[in-house]
Amino acid sequence: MGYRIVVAGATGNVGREMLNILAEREFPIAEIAVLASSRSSGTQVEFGDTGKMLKIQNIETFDWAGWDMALFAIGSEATEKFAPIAAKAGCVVIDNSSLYRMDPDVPLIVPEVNPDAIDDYKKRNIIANPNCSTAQMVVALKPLHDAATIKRVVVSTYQSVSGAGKQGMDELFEQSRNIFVGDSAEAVKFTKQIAFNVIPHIDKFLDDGSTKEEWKMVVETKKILDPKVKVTATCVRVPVFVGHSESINIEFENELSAKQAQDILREAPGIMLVDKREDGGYVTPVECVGDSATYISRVRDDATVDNAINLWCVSDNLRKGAALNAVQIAELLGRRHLQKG
Ligand code: 11C
Repeated sequence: MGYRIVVAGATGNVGREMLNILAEREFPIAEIAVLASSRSSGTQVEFGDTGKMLKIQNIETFDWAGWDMALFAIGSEATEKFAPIAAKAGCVVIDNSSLYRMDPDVPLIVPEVNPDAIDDYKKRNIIANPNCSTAQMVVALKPLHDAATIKRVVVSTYQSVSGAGKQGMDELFEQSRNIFVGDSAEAVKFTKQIAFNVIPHIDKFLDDGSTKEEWKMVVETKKILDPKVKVTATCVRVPVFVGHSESINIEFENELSAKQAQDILREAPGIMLVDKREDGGYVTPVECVGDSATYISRVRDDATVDNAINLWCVSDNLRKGAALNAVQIAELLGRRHLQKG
């Protein structure tokens, strides 16, 4: 027995990773359908590295009736069109876009943090997956919040170009090559040169001078973790292909030393603590690619304020930040609400 599951957007960065993770975790599947726009229909994608090829079907003409759940990785515009159709047909949508995240009738879930919120999924038959930079941060914050109650978080991100999709990855590759051979480095996807540079701007600007990526980190953290936690963020694009990094300063209501935080994080779900306080005794983005964990390093006391620590947090943004979290939601939904067999 297994689920009839759909992956919508199966040809993109996140969709392909969803297939890898479903295969890797041996998700119980009775039947799988892979969807994309009409441009890709008829082409094939591999189901993880199983050798099994799946034929892409046209999302425009797909019949959603009888399917248990659908993992969506198709962007907000297409989600707005297809998610209500799938949900109405009884197929629970687990959506990776930002469209429904702040909808009060849609649970926004990170299974290690707020699994109970999934019990509300029936209101719209839609469950939202958070932004990648939020997902890894709340995994790190949750056990510390439980121990000492977080008052305020100051985070600066170092986000890889894969967060901007295949075009972002191609632009970093082309620019690096062009600059190396003395050609011009035209910026198309990003607003400035990304190769050998950093850009303090992700997503659109808001009226208060912050960006939408920064706003997402604030409001999504509140919805997932605790509305009382104050967050301020600066989000920066860096010339790294995969893996988002974050420098996080955390201030607590109650006393918590760096040593206590390390002990808590060592045991926490979804986290790998690598914190040796010596050359190379920390994790960098290239080391986390293809991995499921959220890595924490550089945990230390912040001597400038009472009850505060600093830490470094790294994770594969296509996995915990997107595809893995979506599959974990599907597993949680199966365990709690859609048992088979
Ligand atoms: C980036 N975090 O790195 C973004 C990508 O709201 O799901 C994911 C955007 C989102 O550009």
